[in-house]
Amino acid sequence: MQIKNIIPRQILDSRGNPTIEVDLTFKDGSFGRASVPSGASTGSREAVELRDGGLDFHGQAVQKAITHIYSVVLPSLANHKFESLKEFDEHLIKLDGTKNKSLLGANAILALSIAFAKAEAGSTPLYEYFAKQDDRSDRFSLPTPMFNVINGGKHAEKSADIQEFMIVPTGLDTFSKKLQAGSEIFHTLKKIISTRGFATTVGDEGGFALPPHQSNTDAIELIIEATEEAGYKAGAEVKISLDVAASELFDDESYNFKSESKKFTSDELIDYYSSVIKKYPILSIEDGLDENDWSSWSHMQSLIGDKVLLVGDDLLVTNTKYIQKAIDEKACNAVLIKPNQIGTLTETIEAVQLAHSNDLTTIMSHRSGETEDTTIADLAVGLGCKYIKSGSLSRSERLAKYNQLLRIEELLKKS
Ligand code: 2PG
Ligand code: MG
Repeated sequence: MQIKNIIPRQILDSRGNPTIEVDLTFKDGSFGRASVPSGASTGSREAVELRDGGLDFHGQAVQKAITHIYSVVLPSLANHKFESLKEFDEHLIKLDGTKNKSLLGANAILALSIAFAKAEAGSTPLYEYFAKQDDRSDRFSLPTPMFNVINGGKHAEKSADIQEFMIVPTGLDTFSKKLQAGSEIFHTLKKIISTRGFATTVGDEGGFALPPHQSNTDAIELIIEATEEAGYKAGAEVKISLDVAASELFDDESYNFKSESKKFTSDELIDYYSSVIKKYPILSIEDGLDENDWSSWSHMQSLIGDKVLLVGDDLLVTNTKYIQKAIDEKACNAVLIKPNQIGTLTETIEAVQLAHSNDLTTIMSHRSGETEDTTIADLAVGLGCKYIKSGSLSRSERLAKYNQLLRIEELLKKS
C-alpha cells in the first residue's frame, strides 16, 4: 500500500469539543475516514491526547496535532510502501519516538491508524479485516452489549458516585433481541423516573442521572424495577454491570462516596462490593479500586473474582505492559479495551490477544466523548470480545455502534 494523500481536520465530538478526523487515500484510490473519541475519567497512564492549550475552544483545540501530521507524518511517507497495518503503525510509533505518544499525539496516531485500516479493508467488511489481523478469520462473534442507563460520576453532575450503571441482557440469544430489551428497559426506566416527578435529562453517555437523594444501590433497585416492568427477568435474562471509576473517588487515603457522605478504605470498599453482589445480579465491577491500588486489586480478585468480572480500565489502559502485570499479580479477570488509551490498532489488537490467551474476558469500549465513527463495533466482532459498552439507548453517537452491530448481525446471518 502506498499512501497518496492524508487530509486531517478538526471536527467536534459529542460534547462539542474538538477532535481529529483523518481522510486517507492510497495510490490505487482506496479511501478510509476515521475520527477519534476522548475520555473524561482518564487513566493517568493513558497515551497522550495532544491538545493546543491557549484560548481557542478553551484550550481543547487539536491544531498542533494536525500540523504534525502535515509536517512530520506526510513527508515521511514519500515513496514508502507498507505491507500491512502493523508496518504502518510501527512507522508512526517510530516517528513519534516517545513512550506515551506525546510528540504526535495518540489522537492523531489513532485516527491515522484507523483510516489506514479502513482504506486497506476496502470492500471487505471491517470486522473481517480485523479478524484477519488477529488470525481468527472464521470465528466472528457478536458481543453482548452493556447499556449504561444511569450515568453518574464525571459524566453527569449531581448524580450517583458510581459512574456507570449498565444493563446487560446476557440471557437473550441474539444481538437484535438484546438491543430491543435494552431499548424497552430504558424507556420503562424513563417512565418510572418521570412518574416519580424527577427529571429525565441524560448525561454524556445518554443514560439518566440518578434522581436526588437516592443512593448508589437505589440506582440498582431502580434498574431492576424497570427490567421487570418491561417484562424481562432480572438475573436470568438481564444482569447489571457497574463502572465505579474509583480513581475519581480516591483522595490518596479513602474512597469518597459524596452523595452518601461515606468514606471507605480499600478493604471496606471490597466488603461493600461483596454485599452488593450477594444482593443483586451483578455481572461485573469495573475500576472498583484506584489505578495504583494494585495489592488491593489482587486481594479483591482473590475474594470475589470467582463470582463477578473485575474489569481493569484505568488500571490497565489497554497496555500489554499493565495487562501482563495484572496476569502476574492476579489483579483482575477482565480487561476494558479502548483503542485511544494506547493509540494504534496494532497495539489494541495485541492487548486483546494477550488478554484472551490468558483467559481474561474482554470488553470493547467507547469513550464518554464520542464521534459517529463505528470502528469499535467491528473491532469487537473481529477480535471476539465477549462484551461491548457504547453507552445508553439514546444519543446517536452511542447508537451508531449498536446499529453497526445490527448490520453485522445481518451480514453474518446471510453467510
Ligand atoms: C469509562 C469511560 C467510558 P471515559 O470510564 O469506562 O464509559 O469513560 O471515556 O470518560 O473514561
Ligand atoms: Mg471505566
